[in-house]
Amino acid sequence: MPEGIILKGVGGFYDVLDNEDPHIIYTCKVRGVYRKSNMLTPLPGDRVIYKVLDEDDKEGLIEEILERRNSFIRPPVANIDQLAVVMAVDSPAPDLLLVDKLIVTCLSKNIRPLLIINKTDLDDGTKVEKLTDIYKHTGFPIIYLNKFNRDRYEDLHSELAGYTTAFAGQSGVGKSTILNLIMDNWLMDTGDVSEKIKRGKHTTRHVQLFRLDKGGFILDTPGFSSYSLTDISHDELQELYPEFEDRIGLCRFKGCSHTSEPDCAVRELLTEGKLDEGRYNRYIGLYRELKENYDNRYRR
Ligand SMILES: Nc1nc2c(ncn2[C@@H]2O[C@H](COP(=O)(O)OP(=O)(O)OP(=O)(O)O)[C@@H](O)[C@H]2O)c(=O)[nH]1
Ligand SMILES: [Mg+2]
Ligand SMILES: [Zn+2]
Repeated sequence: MPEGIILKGVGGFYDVLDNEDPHIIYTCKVRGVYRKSNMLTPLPGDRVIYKVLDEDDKEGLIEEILERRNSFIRPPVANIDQLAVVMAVDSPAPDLLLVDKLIVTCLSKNIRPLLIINKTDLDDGTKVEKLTDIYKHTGFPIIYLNKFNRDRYEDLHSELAGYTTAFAGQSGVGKSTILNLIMDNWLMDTGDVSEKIKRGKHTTRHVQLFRLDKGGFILDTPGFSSYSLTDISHDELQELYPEFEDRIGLCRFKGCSHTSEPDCAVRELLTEGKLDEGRYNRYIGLYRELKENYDNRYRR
């Protein structure tokens, strides 16, 4: 039976793009047993095995959902490889705590962060450099964009190829602007589907994956005003900071939280210029918040 990927689901119908011939989309329902057993609700991004019911009308039936790499409830999506964390140089001023939380979430779910510094046209000669200095020690790719310079978008194009990438970030940083440009230029020609895509272009009501010409998929997510970490314990937080990696285990105290203990090898990164101080301070804040939640876990 053929395999495909769910691009979107509305009212119990799922658009499944075939793996072998990604120019064809089948509108599928879910096999009855699956539905009744209530085990898994299919999500956009799910890899599925399906059966063709009607070749002419492109109708099918989802038989099985393949094992997920990861999944999210908000927005509802599965199997994300990469999260494009978008920040603006200015307007709005970057919310670095949100950026750090998104990076932490990525690493806890085995997702590669791709950092986008957008609106570089608003740089005053220091801001782009400052943002770069904050995040360069993470080792994640950083892409610089502004809507007035189309050359830069080629960097983005190659970073997206082959991955399923969700775009996230503060409201107003320019996510939709970037996505629209991608959709105008690099979407795979899916024949009769392009009409659907055009209609869906400016709506964010449904999560929808779009297939790129170089392979891979993109999807938009709504802008965040607040975002809280879930399912992450204070103990594991340190593992979600790539800068700390080669220092774990080198502190004077076993089980060092790297927040206030003496002779902390992580804190030495600050004097060595290998860790941004603001990012470290936000780590301490997040650690204390997660620890407090943990300590109060039976009180609610
Ligand atoms: N100066 C400048 N403005 C930009 C750039 N990119 C986007 N904008 C503007 O920033 C504003 C917000 O852009 P959007 O693309 O709607 O931002 P968004 O991240 O999708 O916002 P939400 O949907 O609310 O999450 C718009 O007025 C854009 O024209 C840029 O590179 N430079
Ligand atoms: Mg938007
Ligand atoms: Zn330490």
